[in-house]
Amino acid sequence: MKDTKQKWFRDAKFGLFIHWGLYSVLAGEYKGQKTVHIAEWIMNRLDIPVNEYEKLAGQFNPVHFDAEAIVKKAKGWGMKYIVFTSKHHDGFAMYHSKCNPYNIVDATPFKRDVLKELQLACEKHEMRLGLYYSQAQDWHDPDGYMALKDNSNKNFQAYLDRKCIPQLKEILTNYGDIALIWFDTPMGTTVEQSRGLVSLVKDLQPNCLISGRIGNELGDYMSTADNFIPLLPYSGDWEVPATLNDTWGYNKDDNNWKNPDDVIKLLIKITSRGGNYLLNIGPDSLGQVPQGSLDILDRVGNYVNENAEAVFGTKPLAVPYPYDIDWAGFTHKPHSLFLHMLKGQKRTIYLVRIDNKVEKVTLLKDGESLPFELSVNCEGESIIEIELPPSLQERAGFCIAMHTAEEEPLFESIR
Ligand code: JFZ
Repeated sequence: MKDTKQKWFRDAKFGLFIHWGLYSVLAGEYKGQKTVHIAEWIMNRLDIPVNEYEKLAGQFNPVHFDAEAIVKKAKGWGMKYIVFTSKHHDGFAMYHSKCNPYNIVDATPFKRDVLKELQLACEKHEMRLGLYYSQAQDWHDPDGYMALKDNSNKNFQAYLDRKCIPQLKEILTNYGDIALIWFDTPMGTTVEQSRGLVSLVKDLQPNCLISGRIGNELGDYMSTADNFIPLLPYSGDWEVPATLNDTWGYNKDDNNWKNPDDVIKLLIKITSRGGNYLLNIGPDSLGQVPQGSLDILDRVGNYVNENAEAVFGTKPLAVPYPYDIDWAGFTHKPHSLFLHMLKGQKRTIYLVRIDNKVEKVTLLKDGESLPFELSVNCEGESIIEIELPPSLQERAGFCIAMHTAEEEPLFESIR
């Protein structure tokens, strides 16, 4: 079990992932060929030679990038941390690297250190900043790994010494407090090499967390696969990185946006099982955040803000509710059991096998009392019935608080 021993991470629940780099210039298409894979992998998937891909830097001029606007949005959505791609697999540094000229300041007409801008905006608005850094894959360095290709002739240690380690030192030294380093796809990294990276990070910033994808079981918390959620409450620290369409990096042709109600549902599922939800945006080559993602996050943020008490500071349920109901999800705090309404219901809500003594039922957003009745059915199971006012019948996107005599939820498991 992973334990970060850091309360902020356990309480965070909701964060913003930002995948942004040179791939946004291609936006999923290279010389008339469209990639069917995640757009930040286009160099790999379409076999773009290094010297061709490098040329994108000369065209990268994201004049509409506004770090403060993004941080303010994240704050407004109720998010507690941001994770930004300081260097993705393509090897291009999105900050002013002094040890390697392939970076946004030295190689583009834009010449602005967007990481510095993000750092300052985060400090101003009290937002934690974490950094994604692709430690093993680097498709620009001849000795960096490249998935799906032949890596047999690579001297991976040489790449670590020449680029990865010096760059990690830079991002952990020049950009204030870094909340976490989001390592990824360890590939052939040995235990010794992973251990070396861990001590490097902890020596420079003892409180900086390390994502599970450093490999070799050395991370501080577990990162699941995109949108994968453990079935049962998991008592360690974990995070679900997730896209809002089908790509991390910007793809102009991907408009397969998730339904905001489904995103809310996932957030509640993850929260009730004790995890954090790290939702991604992929700005385009001008630095603009796609409207499709803004629309979803506005809706989700609205729910989060209206029901913050039932999201933040909640504890994972020790026992899951025994039935997989798709119309509601549970979170809890001592003496409160929250029922998040994810799908419209008729006049009476009916729940079985909750053995708590419920003393009061209220609508979370305004405290309005809702009539309810406790009883026992002929099988001896507890039943609670809650009456919805006409305005909430057949409506989703609100939360009901049940105030219970007992501290913990008492779900009767299936006999
Ligand atoms: C990785 C990257 O390759 C991808 O570009 C993106 O940055 C994403 C957040 O992380 O992709 C992965 C890595 C691991 C898993 C899934 C996607 N996994 O363990 O299931």
